[in-house]
Amino acid sequence: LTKPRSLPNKMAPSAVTPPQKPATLVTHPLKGAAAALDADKAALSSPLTAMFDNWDSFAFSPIRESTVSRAMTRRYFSDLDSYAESDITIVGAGSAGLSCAYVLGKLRPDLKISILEAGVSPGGGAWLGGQLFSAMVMRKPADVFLTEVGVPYEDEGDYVVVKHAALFTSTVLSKVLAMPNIKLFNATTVEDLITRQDQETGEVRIAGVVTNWTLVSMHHDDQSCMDPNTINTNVVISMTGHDGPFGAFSVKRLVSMKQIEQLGGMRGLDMGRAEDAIVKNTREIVPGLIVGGMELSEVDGANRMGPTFGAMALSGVKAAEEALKVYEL
Ligand code: 48N
Repeated sequence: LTKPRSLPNKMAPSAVTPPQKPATLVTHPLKGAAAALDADKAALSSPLTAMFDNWDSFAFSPIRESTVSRAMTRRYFSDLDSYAESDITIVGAGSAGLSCAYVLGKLRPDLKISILEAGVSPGGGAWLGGQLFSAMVMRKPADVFLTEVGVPYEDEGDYVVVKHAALFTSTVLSKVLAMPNIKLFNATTVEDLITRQDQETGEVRIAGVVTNWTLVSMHHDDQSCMDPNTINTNVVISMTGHDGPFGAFSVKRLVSMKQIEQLGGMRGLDMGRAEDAIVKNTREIVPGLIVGGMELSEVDGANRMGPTFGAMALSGVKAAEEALKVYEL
């Protein structure tokens, strides 16, 4: 056995520094400030702050499970019954679809407006800016829409910035959902269009949408006989986004039912060209069907604009105007 090598100096036990005494614990700034908390409570409603420090005696009102079930199902089936005949149906609750719904709901509280959204969470691509960054950029004059809806933004001259895209989407969404004449059916996919053909002219008009639970729509290949439901409507406004797993639904269906020749296919990114084109060209593509937002880029062959959202908001505004101008509603 060889003699153990002496440890090099830096390893010598004496060199090991004694354990540091823990720094004095910082007492929690609020711990001794119960009185201050009392003062802070004024920021909340007194019924809420009355719960503070009384959790031991806290209890919810009694309920039976079937009551909850009936509270949900009674309303849902009443909405399905009511909106089975809608005045206007919007497909896609992304930034364009929600902006359109906001304008229609404000201008025409007498109209019944149904929104079909395939995702469980509406909002489409507008929960984040570009490349998952938070801020949302809109070029002027889209700030006019933000002011109308009440979305705060930073003014940067030719453009404005909403500090988080979710602030825009949640604000518009909350305003739309609060409107009594609008019903959002999320987690519900439009999987076809209802058509009517004029016997004389042969012209085909869109007269509604064919719907199914999205999770059902995703399994038509491995389950049979999961037939859809329907909504009859005067005009469909399709804003299902650019091509992707769900995107560009209505314009692709128009091609497959030979109502339009072919899709133009979205072009490369050019912010300057894209946004003006999408807003100006939001329009009725075939009788009864208006297309806007990025879905329009697929039919027109418009450029994409990348991470600016002003065209989505104002395409929604234009689509609302088109619907009310073109159709005697
Ligand atoms: O956000 P999107 O995809 O679409 P838009 O047009 O409202 O906004 C587009 C915008 O987010 C961009 O793409 C930005 C500006 N980027 C541009 C670029 O160059 O990259 O919302 C469409 C919504 C989604 O929520 C889908 O889930 C939904 O439509 N949807 C459907 N809902 C029901 N039935 C369907 N068949 C269907 N297809 C899509």
